[in-house]
Amino acid sequence: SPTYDVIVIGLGGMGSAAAHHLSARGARVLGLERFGPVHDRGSSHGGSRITRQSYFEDPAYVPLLLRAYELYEEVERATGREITTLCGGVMIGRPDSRTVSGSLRSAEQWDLAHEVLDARELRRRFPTLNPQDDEVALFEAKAGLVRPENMVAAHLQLAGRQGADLHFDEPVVRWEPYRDGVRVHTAVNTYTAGRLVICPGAWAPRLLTGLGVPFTIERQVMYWFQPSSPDGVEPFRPENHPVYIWEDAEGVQVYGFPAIDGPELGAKVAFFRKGEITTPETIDRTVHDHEVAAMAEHMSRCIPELPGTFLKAATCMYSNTPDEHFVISRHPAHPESVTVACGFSGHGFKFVPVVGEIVADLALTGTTAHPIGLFDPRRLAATPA
Ligand code: PYC
Repeated sequence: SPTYDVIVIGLGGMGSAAAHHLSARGARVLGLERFGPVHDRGSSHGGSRITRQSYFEDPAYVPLLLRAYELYEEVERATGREITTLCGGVMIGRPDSRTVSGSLRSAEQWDLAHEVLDARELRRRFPTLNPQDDEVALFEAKAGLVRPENMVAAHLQLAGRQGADLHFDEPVVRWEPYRDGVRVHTAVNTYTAGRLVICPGAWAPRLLTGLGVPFTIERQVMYWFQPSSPDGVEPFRPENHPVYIWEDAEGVQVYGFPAIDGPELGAKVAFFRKGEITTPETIDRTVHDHEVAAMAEHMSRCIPELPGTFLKAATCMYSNTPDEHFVISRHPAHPESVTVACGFSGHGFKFVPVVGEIVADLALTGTTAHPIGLFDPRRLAATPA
């Protein structure tokens, strides 16, 4: 059976970045992916993901974001692919909402450039937005979007250029410890390596049964609308329109983007965590009329011109941990040979390049200088290892 230094299972966002960083450091890498390159069956598609630094989820993410922004530029330079559009972002809600107060906490703790806008100022700056009088926004000029397909393609391109073997349409059946390393069985072959990196996305419950983390896989729907504004898509172009996360009085969050692909493709919007529990095998890929109507109704209050004409919708999956923080660690039951990066809980894509760097550190040296204490899986295990 062919032998490698490191096998990477999963070549979506995180796995493609891991394959890049590992191969850049001279490791002989095999990457295994159950679908084709840059596919739309997992969690790394849909044209856009938000990126931002004033992170409402926890200030502990901020140093990783600062490094991710440096790496976006490196990847852009190395491949010539467009990775980011930093059009600015607004985190909107009542002052005590998690979205606003959490963003402010991170901005203040890390001294990040930001402005707090009241409802009147928010309407003046961004006339498409229609906040309630008691809503405010944290505006961050450095927020914007990353392009998931371009990011995955770029990392695969770099990994291939650096000598990684990348096998597509080759699903992993199981992996096991073997001698001093690991053995991985796929649908067509068996491979051995000194180290294994598992970036399973929504396949975590199947590939990481021994981790003890109760993942839930959540169906998500992304919607694209043609705005109805008299100036067409103009006010929604990234030169004029920020990305946004908008939390209402009930705690429901929607997030959305400017119209990045011209008039035909409109602007994308989605609920943040409001989907049913699913599995990669059973997910309902059909988007139903009642779902489109619910989104149009919700947005007609926030951005009245957005739900002009419904254009299309697509599904993807979140892989949630109970506390919605990531899992990035050596595997507690196989600390010498196995590294895991999973449970990104719907907010991971912006971290892709820095996760690739951390995973390469962990796989090759067992440790990393990046602050990843929050992501230890033992915090979640039913019986801590
Ligand atoms: O991570 O910014 C984010 C995000 C917003 C909605 C889903 N993820």
